[in-house]
Formats: sequence, structure tokens, C-alpha cells
Amino acid sequence: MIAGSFFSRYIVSTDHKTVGKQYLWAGLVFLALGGFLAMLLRWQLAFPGARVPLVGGLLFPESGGALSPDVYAKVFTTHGLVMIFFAITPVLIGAFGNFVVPLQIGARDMAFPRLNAASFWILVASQLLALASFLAPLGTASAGWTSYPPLSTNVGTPGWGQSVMVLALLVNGFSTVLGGVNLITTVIRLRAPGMGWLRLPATTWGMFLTSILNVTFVPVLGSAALLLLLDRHLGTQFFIAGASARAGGGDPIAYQHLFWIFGHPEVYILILPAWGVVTDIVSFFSRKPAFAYPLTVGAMIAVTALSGLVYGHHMFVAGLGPMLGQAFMALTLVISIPSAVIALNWLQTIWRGSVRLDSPMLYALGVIIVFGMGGLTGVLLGDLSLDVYLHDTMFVVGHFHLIMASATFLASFAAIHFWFPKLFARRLDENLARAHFSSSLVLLILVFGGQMLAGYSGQPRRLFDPYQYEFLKPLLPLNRWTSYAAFALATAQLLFVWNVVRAFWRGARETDPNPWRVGTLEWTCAPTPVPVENFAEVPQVQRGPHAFDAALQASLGRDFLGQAELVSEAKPQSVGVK
Ligand code: HEM
Ligand SMILES: [Cu+2]
Repeated sequence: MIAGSFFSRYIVSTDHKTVGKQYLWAGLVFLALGGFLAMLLRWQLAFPGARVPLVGGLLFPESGGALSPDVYAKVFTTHGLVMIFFAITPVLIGAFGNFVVPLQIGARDMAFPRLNAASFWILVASQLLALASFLAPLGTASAGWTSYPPLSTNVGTPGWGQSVMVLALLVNGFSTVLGGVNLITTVIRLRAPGMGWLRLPATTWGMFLTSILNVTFVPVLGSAALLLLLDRHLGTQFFIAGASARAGGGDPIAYQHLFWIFGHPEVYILILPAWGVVTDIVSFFSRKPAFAYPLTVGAMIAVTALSGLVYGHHMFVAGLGPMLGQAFMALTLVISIPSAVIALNWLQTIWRGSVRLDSPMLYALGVIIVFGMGGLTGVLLGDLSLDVYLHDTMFVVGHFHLIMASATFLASFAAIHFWFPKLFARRLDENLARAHFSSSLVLLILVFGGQMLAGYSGQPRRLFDPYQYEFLKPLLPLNRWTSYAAFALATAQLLFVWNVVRAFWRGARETDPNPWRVGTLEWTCAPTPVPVENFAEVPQVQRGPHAFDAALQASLGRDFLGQAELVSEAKPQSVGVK
């Protein structure tokens, strides 16, 4: 019976909270895998051709324990794919979209609970396919995370490893789209009475807009993946041209368009949930309403709407007409305006707030710092003439890691630390969290700042051994230090692992349903641990998510109101169901 109940509680459960936790663990495991692959890359850039310590002999026996050029290509390809599709997306959107959104809107579950569980298991299937590709005789995918043809065709990358990885992306896309449809329906249909659109917490807004982008643009990637598979296996020629084509063939550039029509929105898919989480946390821990909240929400909607119109900035050097290039440049500069509005609103929220530097707030402040750095360097890359020089250099790699790796990574940790008491009814240790945060922030900036410097000095990306070129030889010390910072960054993650292990093993039980003293429904209307169906009765929402007012202190002895609390019935002690 024990096994049976474990099976029904954790494996086939349709409870959105369990599904959220499943996404969390599945994503964290792949985050570790992606991080390991990153360490291999940094090893090669620091000590080109040297035997990889500890694991080299086991993993690369045929090249004496060192990476070969071919293996380097496989490692950066799978590192990028694993991180984006199999790690960060499941953690940020899968875990927190699932766990938090129904609670924040006052719903008992997602709109389609079975579909929700199915989405998770389809994700697992795609993760297993990705792992299976490593077993292929010619090895796994090696055409870059972009899988551009002709590199990704049978001619560029023979063997079934590349095919299985593309198939994994297709299956992963199904999971994402089904999850997105579910979340959109949930937010539209299952909001508790009184939960108007501007009363939605920013986290829910972020997840909602991201889901709209997912269901709109992931199918574009899916169709590109499908056509690529047909080219590889059924002899079609959608993307095949030149010598390997029969009778004219197709056009590899068409693939680039399809990929980036998806690929640029993907950046916003990853950052919108992060923006939402940061908007809420910055307000909560400054004890002030989010500054100009409707404007922040409007800016997030504007970014969502514009995100499909700027993708050409990834193709400035692919032979776009100059007029088209300029149009994409202008649109790229336009989309940076709402992003800047959101960041300025955060600063206004913090300004003169009664700031509490608990760990979720620290991670959120970290997001603002790295997002600021990544955003500003993005404006440089959006400039057509500068991009001609910087394109395909390590500058691009440093830039996008500041956003896609650093900002999403720190936002994930802000979310983990903020919701951990609700998720697991346990407390994480604040000192360990502070140590993890501060080391991670400094090291992230050193690693990706180092990559940007190398790129600015002319080092191309995806290069096995840059020092074969005379003009790049002086960059070896810079790359070594960048790698040392990366190894330290990986080591610093043990602080987090230890913190989680410690919390389950001998951490304090969290009995307070509202330890952060905030007003959103998950903290004020649901007990900890949250039961199946979440709420004893459906909350009647009275106000917005950030109802802080120092004046309340005198009458009520606390500075906030719950979203569903009636002022006439408010009691001095903190709200939160016991
Ligand atoms: C943990 C710290 C990380 C380090 C040290 C790191 C380092 C690197 C390095 C050295 C490269 C290859 C550069 C080259 O030779 O072209 C790379 C590529 C890449 N990384 Fe990371 N990375 C990290 C985390 C992440 C995360 C969290 C994501 C995504 C959310 C990510 C996404 C990518 C992508 C998309 C590529 C491009 C792969 C390609 O060129 O096809 N990385 N990373
Ligand atoms: Cu873009």
C-alpha cells in the first residue's frame, strides 16, 4: 500500500502543487547537467587540449581524456539546449507557474488538471529523448542550439543523435504548448470573485503573458523542427540548397527566419516570469505598493506584443536587405523602452521603502543588476553597424548569459527562496542563502563580464581553440580567469544544495502560513502545508496584491492587508489561515 500511495501521490497526481514540485526537481537535475557541460566548455577555453580532470578518462577515452573539436561542438550545443528547454523553462515556468498561479488567483487547481500532469510527463519524455541522443554512435547533436542547416542536415551532422535531439525539441514543444493553454485558460476562467485583471499579482501576469508567447511561438519552432526532420529522413529539401540539393532545392535562410520568429520571443518567454516575480518581491520587501503598477503591467503587455517584431536583429549579417535591417534595428530600440520602464518602476518602488534584505529580496535585487547589464549591452547589439563587428563573438555569449542565464537563474532562486515555506513547509537557512546569493552574483558578473571582454577583443564564439589564432593568443589569461570564476560559481551552488538538504533533514518546520507578512492569496487564504483544493472557501477578493500602508500600523499593528480581507473584520495579528 505504501508503494501504491507513493505512486498515486507523487507520480500520477494531478494536484497542481505536486505537478509544480515535479517540474522543479526535473528542472534542477537538468540544471546540474547543463552546468556540468558549461564547466567542460570553460575547461577547454582555459586549458585547450588538456585532459579533463576526474571525468575525462571516463567520458572521452578515445581522445585521451581531453575534448576534441567535434566533442566541443556537441558540448556547447547540448549545454545551450539543456539549459533553455530542459532546465530553466521547467523551473521558472513549469514549477512556479503551476505552483503559484492557481493559489494566487484563488483557484482550486489548474483548469485541466489531467492535461497538466500529462504536460509534465511529456516533458520527461523529451528529457529522456535528449539523454538518449548522447548514446548515438556518432554522438549527440552538434549543430548549435540554433540547429541551423546546412550544419544540422544529414550532410552537416550525420547520425541519429542530431535527429533524436530535434525530436526531443518537438516533444518538448508539445509539453510547453499544452502547459501554456492550460495556464491561459486557468487565468481567464478561474479567477476568484473580485480578482480583476489589475488585482492580479505580477507573478501571475508574467506567467500568463509568457504562456501567450509560448502557445504563439513554440509551434513555429515545432514546425521548423518537423521540416528539418523531414529533410533529414524523408528526402525533402525545405532547407537544403547548393551542391547537396537536387533540382534547385530549398533555402537554409528560411530556417533561420522560422527559428528566430520563435527564438527572440523565447528570450521574453524566459524573462517575463522573472519580471513578474521581481515586481512582486520588490514591493513586498520594500513594504510599499509596486510603483505605477498598471504601467508595469502595460509595459509587460507591450513587450509581449512587440516581441514577435524584432527577431531580425539576429539576422543582421545573414543577408537581410539594408532597409529591413534598419527597420528591425528601430523596432529593437523601441522594445527596449517598456523594458526600461519596468526597471525604473522597480527602483521607484524600492526608493524610500522600508527595505528588508531577506534572501528573496537579495536575489531580486541581483536580477535588477544583471538584467540592467544585459539589457544595456543588448542595446549595443541591436545597433546594426556595431553588430556587424560583434556578431558571433563571445560578446554576444556574455550578453545573452547576463539575461538568459544570470537574470533567469537569480529570479528562479528568488522564487525558490520566497515560496519555499509554502512549497515544503520548511525554512531555508538565511545565512547559507546570503552566502549563496552573494557568491553567485559576483561570480556570474565575472564569468559573463569576462566573456564579453573576450568577445569585444574579437574572440569568436563556438571556437574549440581560440589560441590557434595569433591575434587571440593574448586572451588566454583572461579566459583562464573567466574559467576560474566559472568553476567557483559551480562550487558555490553546493551552498544551495546543502541548504535544501539541510532544510529537509533537520530544518525548522514552517508553521506560520504567512512568514513574509504579505497580502497575496497564497499567503493569506491558504494554510501551510496547502491541502488538496487549496482553500476552505473560495476567497472574495477586495483589493490589489500590494496593499501596504504604514498608516495601518497604528490601528492594526501591521502594515499590510490581505487581498481578500475585509477592513471591518481585520484583526491585529498577521492574516494567514492557521
Ligand atoms: C552556469 C553558468 C554558465 C556558464 C559558465 C556558461 C558558459 C557557456 C559557454 C562557455 C558557452 C559556449 C561558448 C562558445 O564556445 O560558443 C555557452 C553557450 C551557451 N549557453 Fe551557457 N553557460 C552557463 C549557463 C547557461 C544558462 C543558464 C543558459 C540558458 C538559460 C545558457 C545558455 C547557453 C546557450 C543558448 C549557449 C549557446 C550554445 C550555442 O552556441 O549553440 N547557459 N555557455
Ligand atoms: Cu532577439
